[in-house]
Amino acid sequence: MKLPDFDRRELERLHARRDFIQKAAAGTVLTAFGGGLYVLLDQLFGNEALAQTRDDGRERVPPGQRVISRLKPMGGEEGDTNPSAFALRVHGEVEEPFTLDWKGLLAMPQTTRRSDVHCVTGWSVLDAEWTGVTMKALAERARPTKRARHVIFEAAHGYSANVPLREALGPAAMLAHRLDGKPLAAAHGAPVRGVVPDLYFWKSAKWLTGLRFVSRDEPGYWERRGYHNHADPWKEERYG
Ligand SMILES: Nc1nc2c(c(=O)[nH]1)N[C@H]1C(S)=C(S)[C@@H](COP(=O)(O)O)O[C@H]1N2
Ligand SMILES: [Mo]
Repeated sequence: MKLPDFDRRELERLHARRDFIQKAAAGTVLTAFGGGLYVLLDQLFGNEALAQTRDDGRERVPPGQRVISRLKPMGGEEGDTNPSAFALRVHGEVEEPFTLDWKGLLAMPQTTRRSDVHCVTGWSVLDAEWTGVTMKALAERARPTKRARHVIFEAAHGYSANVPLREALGPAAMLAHRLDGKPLAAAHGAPVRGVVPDLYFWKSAKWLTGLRFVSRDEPGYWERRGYHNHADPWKEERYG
């Protein structure tokens, strides 16, 4: 099967870099790092995390991932980042469809929680601190029908990501408008993005415009382009 060219190149680059780091860490030529001191620091961070176990018993850092200290902006076609333009449609298989504007979003119970982010290209960020509204709170308001099985996260310019209901309503799943105490940056999906931390990060749609509950699964943007339909980092569900 054909992989998307951009991500394959990125993946190969990250692999090459990881090999290099492992060789360097094995013992020699620190001078070869030049400007790459932060790379070394990231590696030290990661090594500590490699020994940790999550509450659910899984290892903290999924296989094939390397820990870095902050999110990399991974691109995508930006939506309108102005909060006054924000309108989120909650629709599909729900008893009470509604549209949420910025004020409406802030009027809902606000949650701040730390979670780890795992990008399919090989980087992970630990303890990103997200503030926003939990998916559970939104679902309580919309009341998914008995037929609902998946949530399609809909975003600007037709981007979408499909997530099974179980994970979409999991304890860490939320709509975030702040990251690490600051309003979400444009590049990271301002004003509001989805956060589904226990699946690869492409499931966390930026510039969010809708949550559509569906009875039948519907592959999203990357899932239709060769990425795995489910995206569990611990099973390395990278490509379909
Ligand atoms: N709307 C939208 N959301 C998106 C994307 C996109 O292209 N458009 N890219 C996804 C991918 S592939 C990744 S890895 C993450 C990257 O998020 P970041 O740029 O905040 O690191 O966003 C995801 N959400
Ligand atoms: Mo990605």
